[in-house]
Amino acid sequence: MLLSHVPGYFKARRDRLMKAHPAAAFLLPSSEEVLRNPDVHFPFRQESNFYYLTGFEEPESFLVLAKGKTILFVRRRDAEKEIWEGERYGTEGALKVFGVDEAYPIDEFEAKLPELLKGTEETFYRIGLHETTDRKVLAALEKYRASQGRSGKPLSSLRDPAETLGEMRLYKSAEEVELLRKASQITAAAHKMAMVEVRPGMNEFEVEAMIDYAFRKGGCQRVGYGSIIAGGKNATCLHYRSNNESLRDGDLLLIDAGGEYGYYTSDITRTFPVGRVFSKAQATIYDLVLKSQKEAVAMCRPGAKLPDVHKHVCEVLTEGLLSLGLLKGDRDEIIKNNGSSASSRTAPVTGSAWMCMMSGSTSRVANRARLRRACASRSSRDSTSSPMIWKRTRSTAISASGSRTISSSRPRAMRI
Ligand SMILES: [Mn+2]
Repeated sequence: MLLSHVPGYFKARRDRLMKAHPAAAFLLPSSEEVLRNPDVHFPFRQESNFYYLTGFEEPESFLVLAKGKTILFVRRRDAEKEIWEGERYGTEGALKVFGVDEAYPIDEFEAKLPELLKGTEETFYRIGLHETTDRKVLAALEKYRASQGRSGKPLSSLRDPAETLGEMRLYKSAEEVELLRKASQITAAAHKMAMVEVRPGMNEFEVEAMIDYAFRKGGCQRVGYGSIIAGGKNATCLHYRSNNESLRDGDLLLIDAGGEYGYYTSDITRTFPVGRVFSKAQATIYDLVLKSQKEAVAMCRPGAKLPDVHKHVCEVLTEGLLSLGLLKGDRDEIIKNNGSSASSRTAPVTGSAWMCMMSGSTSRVANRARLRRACASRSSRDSTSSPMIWKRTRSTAISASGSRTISSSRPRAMRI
């Protein structure tokens, strides 16, 4: 069903971006539909930057921001196709519902673009993603360059918008934090359900189905990323995807799954025993990882840097594993090597990443940035590279007054 109203914050974001770059044009394509079967597509999800600035969820669309104006190119209305695929907004709907200044059919994009670029000094466009669109954009830039002749006016330079938009998206408004909180609450409930329902003999995909159900039941549109449901040794594969093995009593089950709510994604990892009881060895490692996580979350305050949080996690895990005799070698050397010694690796991935519309970093600048007001970060599973290391996560928001957890109803340590 079509929307009749979109929140004003989409327009506010466009205005803010154009104000910061008054002489620039931003060219942002929608996601492309991908065929699954001859007449069926894979589920469509709008491109995050495009959605962030428009709220518009149709494919074959293109957003142009130039000279203070928002121009949206959209699919034409098509009575025949709409019978099969559902209603479209068309140019009229784009103007009325999405509050853009101008709207044109997408087939006019090529003809209109050179005119829209006139008078701009730089063009933000990510090249290399869509071959056909690249050709159109480059042709328009060339046309524009040729039209400048010997006027002495500056030529338009081409810039990747990733850094500008990534920096903008790094700072979350109250509405965005609310969406992240909601995504995290639903995700936490799904994890808890799986903890209660899991039995030895179940297949990993049965647990995946439960998680999916809880996400959708809670209001999530989809998963934020492919759920990782990894029993036993499968948990040592960082992005395990098969999810098709039987769960055994005595093994641990790692679930790394996050629901996507209003395009914002939670990302929670928990590890617990399939048969409800930790062995002594499992409990020892669990407690060590839990300790590192608690200390990492405590460090997430404005001014802290993610690499420092990661380094501390690495120190706690290394010292713990050395004292248990599971890791051998020189403490400082292992920490310097990011948790690796000649004989083992323990922490090959960073301990934290930024939360946003996708799991992980939104910007090249994000990981070197200090935690700042209204930047949301998540403490992430630290390592499963060694079969003996697992780590719980929870989501933390950084605000001026300190940090607070986004998923207050997160699953806690479970010992039954
Ligand atoms: Mn994760």
